[in-house]
Amino acid sequence: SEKYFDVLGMYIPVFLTPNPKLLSDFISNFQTRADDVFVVTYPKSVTNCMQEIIWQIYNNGENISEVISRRVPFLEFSTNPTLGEFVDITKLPSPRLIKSHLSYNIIPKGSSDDTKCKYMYIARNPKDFSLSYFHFMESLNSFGNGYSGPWEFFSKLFIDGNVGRNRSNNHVLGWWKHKDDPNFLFLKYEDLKKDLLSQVQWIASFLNKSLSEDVISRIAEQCSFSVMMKDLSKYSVNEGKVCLLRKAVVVDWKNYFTPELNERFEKEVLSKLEGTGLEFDFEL
Ligand code: PPS
Repeated sequence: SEKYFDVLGMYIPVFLTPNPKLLSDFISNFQTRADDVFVVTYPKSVTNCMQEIIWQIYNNGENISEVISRRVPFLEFSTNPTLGEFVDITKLPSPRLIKSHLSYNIIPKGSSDDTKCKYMYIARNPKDFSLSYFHFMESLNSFGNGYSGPWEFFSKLFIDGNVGRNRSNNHVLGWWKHKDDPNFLFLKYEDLKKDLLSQVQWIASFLNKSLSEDVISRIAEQCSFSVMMKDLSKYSVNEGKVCLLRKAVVVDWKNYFTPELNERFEKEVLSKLEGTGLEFDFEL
């Protein structure tokens, strides 16, 4: 099974960094800039689509074939120059668009007007992303970093928080508490699936980008799952060997959750969200 380092209290897959102290120090000392934009998710919550949306918003709807992780780089790759997708974020010109799976308490934050940047968090219903996570870990297995057991066991690891980035509820609720902060936008995967166009409009206005209706429609079209699927090499890691897109449906969990697993999931994952105001669609 996947091996992890403890980085500032979070399980991080060992292939992300040669040394956990190096990554802890990098995160703790990272200097944000006022015009940085972070796209943050728990894994498998449509990060790639959101990276593409914000890149196109900043580039007037342009759609290019350069791999997305080089245009909107992944913060947690920053201490491993051997990775094909490594980008030295500290040297990028502003504005920097950055992807991360870090929790709210450890993500780099600025303290003054010159360093306070924007964050967008995308949450997804946990039944679907636990399954997406399982398929992703299976696809990493041939590179020695993944998971080769059955779904039933993976789902237990997931519920107990014994997966990369620990318990999903802690991650999502940590960010949810900040949903009303002025520099923060909280989005849901299922809303993107329902109406991508209005979500793109909302994101553009949060980023203070005034784009024509034509450009907004073009971005929504270009970031739809069917169009992104036509250019899979853009949304792959490990130099194209692992693809980050798969099925993009909201009810796939029904094909995998037995009544027993469903009951355990309801009790140990979903019931912990009750009373927080955070709710998800499980069917569209
Ligand atoms: S990663 O590895 O954490 O960065 O992966 P991430 O991009 O967050 O999540 C991958 C899942 O998002 C689905 N996806 C999309 N769904 C709808 N529309 C668009 N445009 C889109 N792009 C990616 C992708 O298929 C993965 O979900 P599953 O359920 O596995 O298909």
